[in-house]
Amino acid sequence: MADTATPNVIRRADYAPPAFLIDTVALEFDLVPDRTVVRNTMHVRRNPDASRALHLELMGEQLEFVSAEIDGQPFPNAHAHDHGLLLDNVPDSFELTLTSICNPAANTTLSGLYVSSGNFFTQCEAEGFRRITYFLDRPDVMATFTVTLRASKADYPVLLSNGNLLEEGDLPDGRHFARWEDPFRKPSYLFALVAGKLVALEERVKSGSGKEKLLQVWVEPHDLDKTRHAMDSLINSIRWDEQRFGLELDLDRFMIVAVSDFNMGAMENKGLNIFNTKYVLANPETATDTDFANIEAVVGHEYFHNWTGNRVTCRDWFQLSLKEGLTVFRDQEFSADMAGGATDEAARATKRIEDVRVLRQMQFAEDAGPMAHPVRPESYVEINNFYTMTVYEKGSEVVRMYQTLFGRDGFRKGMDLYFKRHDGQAVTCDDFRHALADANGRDLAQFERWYSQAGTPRVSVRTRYDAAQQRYSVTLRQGYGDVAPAARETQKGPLLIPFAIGLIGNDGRDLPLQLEGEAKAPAATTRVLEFTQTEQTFTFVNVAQEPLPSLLRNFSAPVIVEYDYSADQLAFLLAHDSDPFNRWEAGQRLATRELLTLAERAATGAALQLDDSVVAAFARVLTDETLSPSFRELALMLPSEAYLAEQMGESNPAAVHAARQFVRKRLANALKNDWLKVYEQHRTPGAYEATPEAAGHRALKNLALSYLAELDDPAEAVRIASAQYDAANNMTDRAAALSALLNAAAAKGGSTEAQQALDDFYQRFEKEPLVIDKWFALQATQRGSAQRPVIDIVRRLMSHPAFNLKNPNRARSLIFSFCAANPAQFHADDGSGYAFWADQVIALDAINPQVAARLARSLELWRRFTPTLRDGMRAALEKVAAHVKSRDVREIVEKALA
Ligand code: B3K
Ligand code: ZN
Repeated sequence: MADTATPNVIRRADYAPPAFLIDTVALEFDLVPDRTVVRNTMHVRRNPDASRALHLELMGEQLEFVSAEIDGQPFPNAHAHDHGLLLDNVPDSFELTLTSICNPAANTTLSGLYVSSGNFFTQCEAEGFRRITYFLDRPDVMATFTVTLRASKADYPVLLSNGNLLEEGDLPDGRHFARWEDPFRKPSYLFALVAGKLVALEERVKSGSGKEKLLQVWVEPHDLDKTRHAMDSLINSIRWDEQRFGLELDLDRFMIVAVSDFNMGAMENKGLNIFNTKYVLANPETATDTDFANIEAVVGHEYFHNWTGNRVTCRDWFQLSLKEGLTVFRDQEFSADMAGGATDEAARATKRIEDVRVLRQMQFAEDAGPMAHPVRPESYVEINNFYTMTVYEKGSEVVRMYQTLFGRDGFRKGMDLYFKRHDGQAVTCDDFRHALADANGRDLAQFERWYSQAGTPRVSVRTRYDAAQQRYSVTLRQGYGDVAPAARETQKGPLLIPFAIGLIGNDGRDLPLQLEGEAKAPAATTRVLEFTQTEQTFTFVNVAQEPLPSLLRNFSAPVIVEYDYSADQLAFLLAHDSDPFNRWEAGQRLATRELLTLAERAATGAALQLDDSVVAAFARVLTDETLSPSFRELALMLPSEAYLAEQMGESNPAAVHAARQFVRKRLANALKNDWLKVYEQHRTPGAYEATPEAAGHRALKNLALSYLAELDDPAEAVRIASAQYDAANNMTDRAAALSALLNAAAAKGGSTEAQQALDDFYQRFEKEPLVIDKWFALQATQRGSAQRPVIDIVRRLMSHPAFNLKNPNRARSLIFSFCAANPAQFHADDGSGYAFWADQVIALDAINPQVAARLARSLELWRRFTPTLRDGMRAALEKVAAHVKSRDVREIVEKALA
């Protein structure tokens, strides 16, 4: 049996089909917070496709075993142990009834059945169902479920489970019941129940084929005024999946339930999605534009899982990206379509830029550290640690590459074939790839390497122009550099990389693209080159002038492109590239290069300077009224400190912070009048509008405010921010003003304006937990100063009456914000941040191992840091390794220290 001291490694290569199958499950719950009785009746039979086993081994954790019956008779040969139940010598096909007891009130792990704010909720993915009843808790065992819930009617007036409501009624002693049936076979990880005092916003809509559907968003009564946006997002998701993929809602009823204690964002339980309140509740006073966008994305994501995940699910957890990568891709496309339709490339690019920024900042870092793994991992100790940026975000990029190769129509054909072949099945990433290949008449054997190869590929580019022959050759070479040990271990040969390229002439316009051997140039001025060899040369002919290459347009593959652009060339691309993504990219390259040079100088204590040409390039973007405000905001935002630190030979957060602050100040002071003008021009007076356009104006205006807060004399910024804070009719403007006040005052050790705004913010929103999360997060991520280090503020806030370590959102808002989103303060050279981190990981480990393991990851790149910080980091990791008990945290810290 698994031993927490020596964690077992689970390997993909060891997959074997289950010895038994379960066809139907009837669950009966007598819900009582500290003693819930679960009766589970299953039809079990031997799996004809597996080798014969004498015994049936069911998984179970934290359960009190009561009884077992087979075909109505007590079964004496059932042996309960810490990890499950062993039934000796069972028949070939039988009805098994098990009774057990669990304690939801004491369940602080938020996995399985638990109580939050007096209501019952479940979270079963990945392996939480075994904390509710004994079961073959693995995704390739699919059954139909009937669920009967019984509870006190006064305390739990609402009783919900998956699928359709069959009946409900009263019972003696003030209790009542509800019986639900889910007609679709599903794995246990998609089971859910909810019971409590909740109310719903309801809508009835007709689906594409004309059937009426009941949609509900369930929340606590005081939150009903914050459900409209989630409902609209759900309706838009339903329409979008019909239009883009021909996929219709298959149940008569679809429910979303919000809960304030939740380990992650949301969960796609069949017909009963359970959400962190953060991704449901919004109105203009409490939620920012980013919150509104995130809610739309997550509601879409969970809804889209109904087909990609639920109707077709994963054979085993190594295939997680089959549903997650695909569903992230779908939610990204949904958000892009909502922002810009199919054709507004500039609006779509905004979403693409945001997604790529996350990928590069988080997934590339993951790939460079001890947790690096392929999109389809080969092994794990704790599966919950593999809900990663690689599985989700890189997985989405892998799916996107099929669409880049085959076009939207070809991708759709592949999806259609995938559902035709696999509806109702638990399948693998290979099955998906084969469907895409077969539908498009292609052999995608080489593409499989994207699933088996860890690490971030690097593509180095050489170009050569032959003026006499009018030929332009582009030589691409792929490899992994030297930073990714995991990549070296799994290296299997070159990848198929769809490499989108354009060539730009002296006037800034795209040139025609005629490849050698082609009779004439096609109309499109972007070509997707299929780059399949370690080194490959593509030659363009009839190129009348030496072009400037626009490489990897729209980020057509998750790789790092190395090409020696001059600063002038980057400025030219920033001004002219017809590909909006690459226009942004040119600015980022320019800024990154300057910032890294400055950071290296700052690390040695040398003086810093910034070339006027860089300031001029940014000034052009700032004042270019032909560009959309949201694009300008993205282009003017410097790469994050975490991303920059990761690009250094040895990460030095203090040097990066100094360099980035130097550039921000320089841009603030040099362009002060432009910032002020932009601030004025992009105000959005009048009633709040949640449209992407209005959000773009707010984003640019608030970016201007954040730069103004960097001015050597911040008095004017403080005045503007205070006025904005007081006048704000929405959270975007209010939070941005508060942040500007906190940072403008940082150098002076705080200001009365900042303190007043902080106090006002707290009082105003004391009853809105999600807003109080922002209050904690803004303080944890503020700049701080030598006389006022942020660690002191964080420590003090830990004993604030509103702080609660058991609530994951609150823990994240204060502790994670400090440890993962304030690098310069967290990596203070006295090691105080690391000591704090170790204490919090250890404290969380005893409460909620999944949340603790997430926090544990913030030191995993310790070996890549400057030597003066490494000892403190290692000591903190060792302290954690010596104290924690959970498999979750042990896997992370042991890999980090190995
Ligand atoms: N499938 C869930 C994630 C479950 C995480 C379990 N540790 C949410 C999602 O990706 O949609
Ligand atoms: Zn998902």
